[in-house]
Amino acid sequence: MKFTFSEDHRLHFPQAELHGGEFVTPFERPSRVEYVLNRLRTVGMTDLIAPDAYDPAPVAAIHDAGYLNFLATAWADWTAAGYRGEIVPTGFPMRRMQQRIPQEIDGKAGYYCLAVETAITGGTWAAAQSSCAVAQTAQRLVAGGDRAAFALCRPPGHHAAIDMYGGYCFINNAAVAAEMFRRDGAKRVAILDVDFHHGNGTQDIFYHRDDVLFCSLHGAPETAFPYFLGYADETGAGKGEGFNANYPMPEGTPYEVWGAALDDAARRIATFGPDALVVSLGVDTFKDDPISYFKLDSPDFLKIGQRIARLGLPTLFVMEGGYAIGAIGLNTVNVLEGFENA
Ligand code: 7XA
Ligand code: ZN
Repeated sequence: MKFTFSEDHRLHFPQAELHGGEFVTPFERPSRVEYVLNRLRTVGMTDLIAPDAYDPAPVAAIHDAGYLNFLATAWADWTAAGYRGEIVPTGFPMRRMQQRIPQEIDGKAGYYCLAVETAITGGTWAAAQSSCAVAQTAQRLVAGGDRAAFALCRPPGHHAAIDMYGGYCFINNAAVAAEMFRRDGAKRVAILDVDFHHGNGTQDIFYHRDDVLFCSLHGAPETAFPYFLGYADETGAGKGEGFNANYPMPEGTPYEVWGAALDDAARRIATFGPDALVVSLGVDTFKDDPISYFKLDSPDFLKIGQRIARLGLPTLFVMEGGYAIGAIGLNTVNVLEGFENA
């Protein structure tokens, strides 16, 4: 399986994340990529494809224009306002408040932000575009006939909604890739999100569409980020009714239970009959992940890859979360190896 990545992910490395009332080194950090690259090398997956240039057209098709303009100009506006730290907004358009976009950058950031652990820095927009270019390049490999490809994206994307960033995400790489498959002629595309966290952004983007099926396995919103989306009764709306499937699961969920949900999602995908599959591949379902609570072990990730392979679909793997740094390489590459060797 070929894979893509860009060194430009390093341009995004905030100094701090607000976690439990403390500022800590962000869990989503550049070294995550190094660990995955090392493991790819170890198992002989060395077919690295350099990323093509970022193509803004499919991104503009799924994200709001004002939001993309905000991401492109936020740092210049922030520094021009005299702020010296990283962009972390302080006010939000909450219940019964106006949904008008402020001109002042702190207010504007509050309008477009869904969670404040995610700081924006001077390099964030460039890194987000490079991450998207990595997904776009891998999508072209699969659209061009490869059975599968792996996009080693950083920053991740599945929390990025039509017009909101947060959960370490800015551009929704998996959603962009799904949109590109449609533009390349796929009649139907499925997105399977196996990250611990609900893919609220992906759900938001495709919620009213019947051409993209979204299935997400995740920690229940009552107890897990992003808290405000991801319930089982969110099934799509309008012509998208029936094309969104959420599998929220409780703390301590072991592979036996999680794998049954994966089976159900896989059957749903098979019934949908897509021409391509995009996998939002997070490995924060691992038992030792520092910010998650499922109990999957490293060999389970092989089984995930095997089950996905049984769908027999052209498959694009897009990297999302995973913060148990010492195991992120093994767990991620186990999914890819399980897929290849199925
Ligand atoms: O899949 N999403 C992630 O891995 C990011 C989750 C961010 C959680 C932050 C909670 N304060
Ligand atoms: Zn996650």
